[in-house]
Amino acid sequence: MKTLVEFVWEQQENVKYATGEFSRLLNDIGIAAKIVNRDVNRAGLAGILGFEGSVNVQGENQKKLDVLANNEFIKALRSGKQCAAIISEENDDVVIFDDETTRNAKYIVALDPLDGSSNIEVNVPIGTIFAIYKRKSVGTTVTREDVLQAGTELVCGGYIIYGSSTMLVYTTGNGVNGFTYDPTCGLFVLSHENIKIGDVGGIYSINEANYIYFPEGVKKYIKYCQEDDPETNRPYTTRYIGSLVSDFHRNLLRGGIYIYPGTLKNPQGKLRLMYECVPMAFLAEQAGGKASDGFSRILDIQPEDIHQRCPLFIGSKAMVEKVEELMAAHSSDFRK
Ligand code: AHM
Ligand code: MG
Repeated sequence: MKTLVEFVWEQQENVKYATGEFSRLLNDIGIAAKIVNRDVNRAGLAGILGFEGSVNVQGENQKKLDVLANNEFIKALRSGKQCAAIISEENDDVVIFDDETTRNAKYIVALDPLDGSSNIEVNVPIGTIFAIYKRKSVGTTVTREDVLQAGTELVCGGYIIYGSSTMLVYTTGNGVNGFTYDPTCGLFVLSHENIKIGDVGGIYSINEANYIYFPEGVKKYIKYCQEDDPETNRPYTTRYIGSLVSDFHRNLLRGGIYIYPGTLKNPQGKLRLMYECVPMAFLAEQAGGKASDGFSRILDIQPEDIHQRCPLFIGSKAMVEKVEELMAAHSSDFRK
């Protein structure tokens, strides 16, 4: 039995000049995850379901658990002192820890504290998504360059899924590993070592209700998924939970593709680049899959804004390449 803490330390020992700061940071995320897991599990009893009465920067009504999860992660990262600033879906601006110790911290964390929160009330799996960047400047106040880094600079990407069991899955660029939470001893234990996604899967996940607003390439791909072709195991099956973490996690383990495209109404799609698309893209690539905005690699996109949105096509490599081929052939890129 190997715990998350042991695994992280072991991995870091292989890194020359490792100081233990990154290990501590990841362990702080693990601690916050346990607290949020507890809150999610007893939400119906603890009076923490429903809306907070506030609206976030994206214009979405914040749920009580959105706010609670955000506070728990910020608290854990602040007291852990390895993180200089946080970008969160729930905070309009960058949260900068400008005190004596954390001013010199090396890392920036981008966070979707509670992804899929529309599913909270109905016991459907929800999650937390995190991305860890190394600062460009140290010893000064956090700069714009520290915060707005492309996915290629990512040090770590991961998520926690609060599902039928709770799992933490992460990568530091050396494969993807998953840890299942054992509530009897309060530990994340290595259960899914070196996760790989199949080159082609049998699942496509997309909110088809928006079909009429989709680009032509996506419409063609949906039809392709539905065609009868025994040789390529089509028609595929459709599965859509409406919680990126859950849809991505299932497709990662089973093989498949998740798509949230740009639409006529929302040319940039819905998902946020820095704390939804990028960490998931890093995980997908590390598992042997692919992540694209329909035309190019997610990790290459240079962010201009912390809450920037981006279309997402992610999962099994050959499936993402097929839809990219159709997007190029029927170019209706609504972003232009
Ligand atoms: P959230 O971070 O506010 O929960 O929104 C992101 C979620 C994703 O988890 C999910 O895949 C998507 O929004 C669902 O959107 P839709 O209801 O438009 O299909
Ligand atoms: Mg989200």
